[in-house]
Amino acid sequence: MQQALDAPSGRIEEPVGLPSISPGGYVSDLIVDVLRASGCRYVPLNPGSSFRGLHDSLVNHAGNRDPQLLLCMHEEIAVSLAHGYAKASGDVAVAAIHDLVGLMHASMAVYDAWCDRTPLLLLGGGGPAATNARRPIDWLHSAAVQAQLVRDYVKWDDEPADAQGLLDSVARGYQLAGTPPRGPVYVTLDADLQERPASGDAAVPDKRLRHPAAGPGAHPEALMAAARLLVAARLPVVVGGRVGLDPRATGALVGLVELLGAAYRDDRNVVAFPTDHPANLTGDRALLTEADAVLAVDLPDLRTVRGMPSSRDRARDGTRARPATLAAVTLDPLTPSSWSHAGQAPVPVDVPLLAEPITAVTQLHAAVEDLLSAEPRDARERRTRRVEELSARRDQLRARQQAAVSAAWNQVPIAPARLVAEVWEAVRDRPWLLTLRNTRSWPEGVWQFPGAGSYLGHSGGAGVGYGPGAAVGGALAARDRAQLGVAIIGDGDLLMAPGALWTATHYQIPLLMIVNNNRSFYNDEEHQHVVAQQRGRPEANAWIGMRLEHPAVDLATLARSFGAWAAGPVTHPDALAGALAGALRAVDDGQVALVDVHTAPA
Ligand SMILES: Cc1ncc(C[n+]2csc(CCOP(=O)(O)OP(=O)(O)O)c2C)c(N)n1
Repeated sequence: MQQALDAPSGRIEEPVGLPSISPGGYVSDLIVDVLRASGCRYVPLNPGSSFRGLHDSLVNHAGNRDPQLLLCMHEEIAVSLAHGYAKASGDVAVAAIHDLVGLMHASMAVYDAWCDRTPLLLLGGGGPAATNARRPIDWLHSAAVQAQLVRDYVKWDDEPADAQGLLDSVARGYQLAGTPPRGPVYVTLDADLQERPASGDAAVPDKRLRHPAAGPGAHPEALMAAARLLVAARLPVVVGGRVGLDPRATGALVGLVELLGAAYRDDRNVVAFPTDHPANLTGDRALLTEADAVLAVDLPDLRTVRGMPSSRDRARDGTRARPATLAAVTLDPLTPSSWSHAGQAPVPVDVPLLAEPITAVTQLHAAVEDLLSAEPRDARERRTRRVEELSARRDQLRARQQAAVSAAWNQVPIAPARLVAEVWEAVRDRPWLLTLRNTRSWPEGVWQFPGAGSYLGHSGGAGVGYGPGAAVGGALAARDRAQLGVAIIGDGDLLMAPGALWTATHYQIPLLMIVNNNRSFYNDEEHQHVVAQQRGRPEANAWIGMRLEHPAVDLATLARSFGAWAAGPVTHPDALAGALAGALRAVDDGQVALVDVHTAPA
């Protein structure tokens, strides 16, 4: 990636007639003061009277700057925008949500953020709890313990009953969302309380109440057990997971992998290691079946390394449980859910390390170094040979991966692999952030990632409709550091929330969005094939109730209707480079550009 350029600022909707300094006269003004003091830059929202006090304060007290209000077409977009922004920036992100109906719209996006361990401070308008303050609509839109709706998939929620309690809870929300294991929190802001004049004794809480603590390190005994396991292994493999969002992870993982002479692979939908590193065997399906020791670093689902799982995995690898001894670093046991089964498959772990993952990897490095200082010479030689073998194995893997892309190169409809290769060629020499990518059909080894922080991963909860908002949120954080947000999105995902494009065009958030448009909710076509096979029924019917054809949606026109530059549908592979070049000229001009590409289902 090239050096970042000067960051553009985007459109600000300037309020008029404000005094140069607006005194904080209302409780909601003080809430905005807490947000500002906490470094909050944006509040995505769809408007609602349950937070009209807060809305007024954002505009007329804070002048719509730091934080700036970002209008979204749907609460799911507002929350997924915050989700993408938080993952790209590393910061706690805020969204405001109207009571009950807005929260119901938002709830899938909240679940995605919870599964993805993403730090969000969700501010929900609420009540008023005081019945004499309720308008007729408030009886429809308020509930006792409003947060009940999302309580099972937020880290914490609160519904404060007085002004100071409200300010304290917003501060505490910041702290809890940002403290590992991170996650979304939800604070109900009573509408009546928001709108009250601030009494003299309500004050912005001490900043130390907002500060998150660093996550814990690993227990020394567990650390030693993991270090011994990895040093003694014939073929140790390190697998990186959610740490792929934190740029600090790459140095720590590379250091440990090189010290051990281990192999490395990314977990599904994650990038934490440089693609061109000789130990990076991501995409090598046999690796985990051959490993005798695996270190899993912050994986949301350990079945991906342990095996033994779904019929689909068995069909792919031909394996049941993989025999390797497993050490796993995670903080997940600290936040179990009694409702969702996410991450709760019973996977045996030999050496559990309850620790903040990057801290634990750094600690492991030191422990392994100690052990290796007493290593006999023949063991060192074995390790050197292994590094050479792994490097050769990686070269062969890359050659196979390249051959697979070449074989599909001229395919019509366009192969997703060609699409990815062309997008990579188009953006490789500029500062990019990949905000979304194909989940099922990503061709490994084509896109050259420098490591963690360059790709935002997927939704977490596998909720389709996450993509459009998250792509815009990621592109917003990218814009602010003078990178270009690049999204490769499914047509089904885009069509669940296309209004996100308007938020991007309106606020001048440059974004390159390429639609991998197979004109189907194709993932589920595959399921109908499986059922048809199991039942001996015609697979030819798998497309029914899945395909987005007759008419195919004109995505370029849809994008233009939101103010974006658009091209497509691109149907021939040789037309891709030209369409992408046009899109890049548009984004260089500060626009949102969408390229609709008709691809083969894969
Ligand atoms: C909210 C939601 N509804 C339905 C699903 C089931 N589902 C999983 S993937 C998928 C298809 C998504 O289509 P698209 O984004 O076009 O990707 P494709 O599978 O075609 O590559 C669906 C409907 C889901 N995961 N989430």
